[in-house]
Amino acid sequence: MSFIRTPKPWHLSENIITPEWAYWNRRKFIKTLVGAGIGASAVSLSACQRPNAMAPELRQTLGNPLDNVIPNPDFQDAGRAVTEQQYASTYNNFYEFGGTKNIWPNAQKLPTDPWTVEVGGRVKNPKKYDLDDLTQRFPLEERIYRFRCVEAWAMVVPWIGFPMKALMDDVEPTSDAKFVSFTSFYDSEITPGPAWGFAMNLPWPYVEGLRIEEMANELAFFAVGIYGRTLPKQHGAPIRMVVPWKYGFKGGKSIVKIDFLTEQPATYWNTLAPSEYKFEANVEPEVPHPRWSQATEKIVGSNSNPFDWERQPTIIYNGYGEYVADLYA
Ligand SMILES: Nc1nc2c(c(=O)[nH]1)N[C@H]1C(S)=C(S)[C@@H](COP(=O)(O)O)O[C@H]1N2
Ligand SMILES: [Mo]
Repeated sequence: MSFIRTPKPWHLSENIITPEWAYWNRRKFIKTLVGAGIGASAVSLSACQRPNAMAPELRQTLGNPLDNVIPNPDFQDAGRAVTEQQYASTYNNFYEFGGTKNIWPNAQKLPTDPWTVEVGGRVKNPKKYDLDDLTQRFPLEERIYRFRCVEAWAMVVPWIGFPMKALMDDVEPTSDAKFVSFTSFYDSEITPGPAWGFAMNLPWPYVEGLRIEEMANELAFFAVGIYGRTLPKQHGAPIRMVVPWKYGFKGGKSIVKIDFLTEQPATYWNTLAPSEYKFEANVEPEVPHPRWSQATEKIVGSNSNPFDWERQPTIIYNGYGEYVADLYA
């Protein structure tokens, strides 16, 4: 973690309007760092949410507080205000629980305890991780990342978790491992998917995939928490992928299986509509989706009326080119 900051693309291209509460919070965070020294402080911006703004039913979905979380200083400023949790945790995509953004009540059916993530394929040490392993085996950090859905909405969320690289080092992929697949929880009784999906023979379970170099990239992250607590079910409890330079659908939720492979795996949206959802799926403002432009994005929660959410320009690799552009040279 370095303390030398290069200017981020979003500083060059955007006029940022930050709500007052976020400024207040950032100042508080900086004070914490100065007072306690980096590395010793507790979770930063995540503590700044306004729980009172949340409906009691929503508050009940929030997870348990996570301790021993170090804010990663490289990922504190995402160039935009952190999205208020009342928006981020009620405007979700999780098709296993339905085809609308409003799946958060239904997602509470997801059984998360016990949980096992089975890691295998081309690795020296195949492993099974349980729930405690996920929060205790790897040092937890907080990273505030931009998030961009292929549907052209965006937010900023404070994830808690660990780099995917830490898990790779634990299982040691063999030299013939070129791709990785990530499989989400699926049970036709609990997660039947949207009603309109029955006729379509949807390719469950939800599988996503990365090239092995993408998984090893510094940005690639497994989240076990958000806003200072373990993940709510609607965000993909107890563990989900976060790859912030790619469209949101690349970030599979509620992962039960990880396989290191020699060939590119079939993935969910790419199987359903290959011309609309590429395997690579990097955020690229100049490459329109066949049915809409990707040049701008709607900022979730930028005001209380979803029909009036502000639009801002999309940035190549979602602003993370300094980390990932080399992968695509
Ligand atoms: N298992 C699974 N993972 C998934 C999805 C899904 O439907 N099922 N939707 C994806 C899409 S399209 C997006 S935009 C993000 C949304 O994450 P969020 O609801 O936590 O913001 O989850 C991704 N991961
Ligand atoms: Mo998405």
